[in-house]
Amino acid sequence: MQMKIYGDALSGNCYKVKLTAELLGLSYEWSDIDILQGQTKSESFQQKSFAGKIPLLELADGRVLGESNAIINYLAHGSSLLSEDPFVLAKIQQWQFFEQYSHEPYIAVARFIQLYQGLPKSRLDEYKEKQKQGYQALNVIEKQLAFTDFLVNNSLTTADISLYAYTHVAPEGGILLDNYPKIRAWIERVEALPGYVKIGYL
Ligand SMILES: N[C@@H](CCC(=O)N[C@@H](CS)C(=O)NCC(=O)O)C(=O)O
Repeated sequence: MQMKIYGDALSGNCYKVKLTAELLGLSYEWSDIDILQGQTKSESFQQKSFAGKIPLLELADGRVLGESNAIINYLAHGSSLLSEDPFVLAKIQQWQFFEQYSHEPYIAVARFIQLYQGLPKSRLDEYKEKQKQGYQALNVIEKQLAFTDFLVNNSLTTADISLYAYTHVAPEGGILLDNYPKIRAWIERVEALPGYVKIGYL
């Protein structure tokens, strides 16, 4: 048995895990979970997952791990995507905590409202507010990328994978990248990496 990734192919959080596994050339089985059909709420899934959310990694020995950034750091352990230097490791985590608190809750939610829900009128004010805060998160990334090619120093780490996942699809939430030349160049650098796969790829 090989490790199994439970996820939704269009979810940025799940895509982080798929992209990391592909960049590292790991073999895995993908199990598609449809959140709109309530599959994360099924009893069998709730029993497996501590928070009832995807992505979820199940190892060959049955151990399970949730939270996208914890999963990708686990997968990347010992590779060039994650440093063993305590300060560099903390820098990577700095960006991942930023992603979870100041980026994903805005950019991913604006995208969810537009792409998954078709922009219902009842969520329009919330959508616009998420966009404003999404742009603030992009400003922070743009500022860093004026100094380095990747978020932590000059080579790809899991910090880039965490932030790339929802940044590159921000326009699907109406958050445009036109005024962010450094981010656009960084996106191109990520997409040129050997092993890169697009979001939605199964
Ligand atoms: N902080 C979590 C967020 C996980 C999350 O919100 N997953 C969503 C899909 S992107 C989900 O499972 N939604 C369905 C549900 O909450 O039942 C992570 O980074 O993995």
